[in-house]
Amino acid sequence: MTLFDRAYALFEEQQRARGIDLEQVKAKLKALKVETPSWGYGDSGTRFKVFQQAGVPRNPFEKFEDAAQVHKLTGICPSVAIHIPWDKVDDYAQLKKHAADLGVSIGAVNPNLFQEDEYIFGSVTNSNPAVRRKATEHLLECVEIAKTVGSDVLSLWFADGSNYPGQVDIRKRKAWMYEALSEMYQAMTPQMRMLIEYKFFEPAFYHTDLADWGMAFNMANKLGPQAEVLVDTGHHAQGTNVEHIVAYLLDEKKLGGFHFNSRKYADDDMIVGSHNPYELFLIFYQILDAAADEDSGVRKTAENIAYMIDQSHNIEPKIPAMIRSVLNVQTQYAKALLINRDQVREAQERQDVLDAENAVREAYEIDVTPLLLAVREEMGVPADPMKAYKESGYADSILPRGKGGASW
Ligand code: PSV
Ligand code: MN
Repeated sequence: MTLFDRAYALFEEQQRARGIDLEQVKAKLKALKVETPSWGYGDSGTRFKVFQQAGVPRNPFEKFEDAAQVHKLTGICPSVAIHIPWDKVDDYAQLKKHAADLGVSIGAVNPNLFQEDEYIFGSVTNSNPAVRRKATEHLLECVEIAKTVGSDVLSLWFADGSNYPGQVDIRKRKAWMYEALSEMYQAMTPQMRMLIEYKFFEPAFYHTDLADWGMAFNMANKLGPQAEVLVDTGHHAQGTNVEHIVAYLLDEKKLGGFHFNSRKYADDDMIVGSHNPYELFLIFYQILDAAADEDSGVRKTAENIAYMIDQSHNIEPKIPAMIRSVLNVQTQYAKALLINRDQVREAQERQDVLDAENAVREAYEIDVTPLLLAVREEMGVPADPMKAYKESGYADSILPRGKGGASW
């Protein structure tokens, strides 16, 4: 028996004693899929400076090549989100084929309505009807792109808002937002989902048209069953209980997806799980709880969540940063799978605060290394994807791309 086999046997015995079926846990871990963002592979920075790294992809095709490395080494990142026009190409069918040749596919299509001068006072909520029309046409263009590349997820985030009291008519803009989104909604195929993201500030500093989950939820409800809310973990004020929002939206069958990242102060876009891993664990706890709900609608919602990463790696090399992010998500998911929810419920029924809290926290404190090693071995991916990336030579192989690649 190798050291690894002994460690796993002990782990299995410990978990069996806790009432956990490891075969089920492993099956769920193998089924986890995390989408990576094309823009996470390009140059990025802050409003102070965009740093250029050597080897950064020069076009969307090269971004897919980098994303394919992340999938190859982790086994759980088979799709890549695109942002239009950052990833604009002449032939989307060709991009789709390129992705497939690399063993990945095109995931969520993200319209981009915040990079053009005309959008200085907003896009779909601009008081100028010509700008609103242009913005809506772009949303419709993205539905067409999604059809071409075979994607059924459209992720929407709007920078629209204002900086000063009195600057805009907030209620009119609310109506314009609905108008544009319902036109887009009508254009979608029955398989497509519109995921509506919210953010409380930045780049607008006084009001943002879709500022919080309540506004996104209301919009999704008004639009219909194919519209759902996207929770970007960085888009909340300090101290917000994100897992509560997650539980609420799941219960309403309106949680469509996540943009994972970590934050300290605001929308910092840092590696998910690096600053607040317990929050990530507690989010998964709520999702797994909903996935076992007696209401089949809630269960289905939990099963259909699109897990996506939305980060920019400004000071760290991008491909290993993405691998690290995916591993962090996988680790917290694994820990959440080890919560004995019957034990939690039983303590809740007894109104035993400490037992209930302990039943959740004790799973977080378990070292899941033996479990993850076993899963990776069964999936045929490296036991240590970070090390495997370092040793692969891929980082050197892309250096001839030079500096000054695509930036977000
Ligand atoms: C906005 O901060 C956001 O979270 C949206 O999802 C954008 O699409 C993405 O970041 C762009 O980096
Ligand atoms: Mn986001």
